[in-house]
Amino acid sequence: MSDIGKSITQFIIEQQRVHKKSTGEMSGLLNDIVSACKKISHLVNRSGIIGIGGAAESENVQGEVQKKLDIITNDVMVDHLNWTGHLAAMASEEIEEIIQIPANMPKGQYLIAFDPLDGSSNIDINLSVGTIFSILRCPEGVKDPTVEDFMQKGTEQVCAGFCVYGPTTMMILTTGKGVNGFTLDRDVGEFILTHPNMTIPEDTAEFAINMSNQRFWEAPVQRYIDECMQGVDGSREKNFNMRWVASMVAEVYRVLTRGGIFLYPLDTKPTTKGGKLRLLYEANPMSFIVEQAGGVSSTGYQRIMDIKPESVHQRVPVILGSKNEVERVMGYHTE
Ligand code: P6P
Repeated sequence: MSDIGKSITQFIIEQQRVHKKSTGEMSGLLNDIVSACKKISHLVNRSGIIGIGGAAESENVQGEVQKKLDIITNDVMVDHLNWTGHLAAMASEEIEEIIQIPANMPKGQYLIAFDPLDGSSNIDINLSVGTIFSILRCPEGVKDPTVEDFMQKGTEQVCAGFCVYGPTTMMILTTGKGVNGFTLDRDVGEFILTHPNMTIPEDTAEFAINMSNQRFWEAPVQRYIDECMQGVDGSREKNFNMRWVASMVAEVYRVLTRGGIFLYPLDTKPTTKGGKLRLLYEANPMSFIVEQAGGVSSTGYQRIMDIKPESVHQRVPVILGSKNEVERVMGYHTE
């Protein structure tokens, strides 16, 4: 019987049975995240109606002006996750410090790092936004996690996923055994498996980059994009298409469905401090998903999931997607 149409709840519990030593904690945590993302989907879809669009009067730790929904969705994630007893602590793009579990609440064996609403600058122009999350084990015997306990390489992730709030709301999930996509059926309020075993084509003729930063890129990326732009008359002997949504969840979902290469490279722009995207809750979870789908994810110089984090909001350059294309760009970095 095809798995298509299976609910995410059933899928998660069946996956739990595959992991012989599982205690059900991961299943419980994933169901908590699913509930939070359903709530966020509802709020995003109604933001214009209930007046929660637009900017807040505050800035986040990145110095970026926050949207009202950045703050609201962060609260939704915390409120859905801080009482269920599956987590030892949390880290959020929107909060400088790690978020401790309230003293009167039970703790669990996992840590989560999340971006509650990635691409939120797109909210007011009605483009796709999303929630990205990364799940790590809390180190053995640690009762009160510190920042240091979050400083784990991406290879230590036990689960990663994102929910994209677009024309449809979709949850993309990996626990290290492939990538599966679930579509929210609003009539029954459940995510349904619609995209089993997602894989990224090894080749592509579609790149995604913010071209306005071109003058700030390093030479290998300048060379790669220049060759793409030369098209069939150039050394690549084929024409390329370009996309840039300015919402990582939308770009990565497109790469998962039809291939492509997404680049937010190292640049000398002062404001990006060595990269735009954050390692713990953007680059690492998306790298786990991309690699599980047969793609590659690199800074250009090294595998992103091999980086030992040094801070919660650390930024890294990201080049991910179709294997052969990303490996070409990596080759340019080592030449
Ligand atoms: P730019 C959104 O703010 C984000 O973190 C990613 O989702 C997206 O890929 C990137 O930044 C867009 O950056 O500089 O094009 O606005």
